Amino acid sequence: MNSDHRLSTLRRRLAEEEIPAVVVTDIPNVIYLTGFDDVFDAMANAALLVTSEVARVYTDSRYETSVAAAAEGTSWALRVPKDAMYIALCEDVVAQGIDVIMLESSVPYGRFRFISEKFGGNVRVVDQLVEGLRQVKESREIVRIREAAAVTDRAFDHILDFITPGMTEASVGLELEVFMRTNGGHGIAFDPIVASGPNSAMPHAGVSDRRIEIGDFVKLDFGARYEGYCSDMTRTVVMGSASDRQREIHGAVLAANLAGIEACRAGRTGADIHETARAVLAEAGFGEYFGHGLGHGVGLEIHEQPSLSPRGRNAVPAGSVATIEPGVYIPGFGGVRIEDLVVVEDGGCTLLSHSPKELIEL
Ligand SMILES: [Mn+2]
Repeated sequence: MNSDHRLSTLRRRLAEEEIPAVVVTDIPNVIYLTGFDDVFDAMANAALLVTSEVARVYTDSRYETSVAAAAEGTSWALRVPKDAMYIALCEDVVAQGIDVIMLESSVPYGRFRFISEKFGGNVRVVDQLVEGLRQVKESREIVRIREAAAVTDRAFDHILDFITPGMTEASVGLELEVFMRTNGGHGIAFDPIVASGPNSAMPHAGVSDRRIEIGDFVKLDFGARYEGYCSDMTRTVVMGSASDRQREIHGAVLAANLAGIEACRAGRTGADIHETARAVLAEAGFGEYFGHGLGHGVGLEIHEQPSLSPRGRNAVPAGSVATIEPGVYIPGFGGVRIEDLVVVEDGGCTLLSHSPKELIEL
């Protein structure tokens, strides 16, 4: 993926801030800025040094061959130091006479201290430096997220035929994962959540060895990866016939989901969109059972900007991709979440999730 315009946008930002250099160490930011999407895994050892003159990737010998191939014909130079990567990087910065560098605010504290000591100059930590650029997707990024969402839709369709009473949550989670990996996905975006019965009252339950029983809510939250980009979707079904209480809760969450989608458009703040959906749940008497944010951005990472929550004070930009995922969680009883992925646009949003949302009784 050619990423030269991303580099020039970052350089413009450096010039505006009057900072001569930035050191980028967060791997999704490294992947984004270089456009080397199939080189670095989440555990990769890599960093970038960017100045008005230099665009250099630092890594170690494990990644040398693949980064050299990816960098060919791009603006990026490669440096594979014999010794510790950050020592070499700091020495290079000092050798260029640079006395101020920018670091991402997400830099781990130990790394921050190490770089600060080796560099010896002035270190400025900046929020959302690359994350702000990543928030607005290019059309080629949206194509990938849409494909990841299509894998998720197919997996939901498949799992409805697969789940039977007596099956453990873990076996359903594994089936979702295998299906996504073997039906168009290049991986999974996160470990699937399959939360049944009382476990469904925990928003991020994961999976357990609990066997799914007749009468359970079964909350399924899962996502695929496609060419590095994530999808995210939640549906909640009932094993057997739904009770009146289950219908009531599901109906309220669905109304909040639809209100959130209706409210979601560029220019509104994340907090405002969140509040629209929350008010629907409060009106239905479930306000106290919705404790998390309405949604989050999705891209190279499963959780990124923008934040559709009370903390989302900024206007959500056109071209961002976000989830709309209200939920009601009643301790001891169970919970429902309905989550869709959308592209935010001027005047509205476009759904990327197409799985049915009415209450499904298996
Ligand atoms: Mn989500």
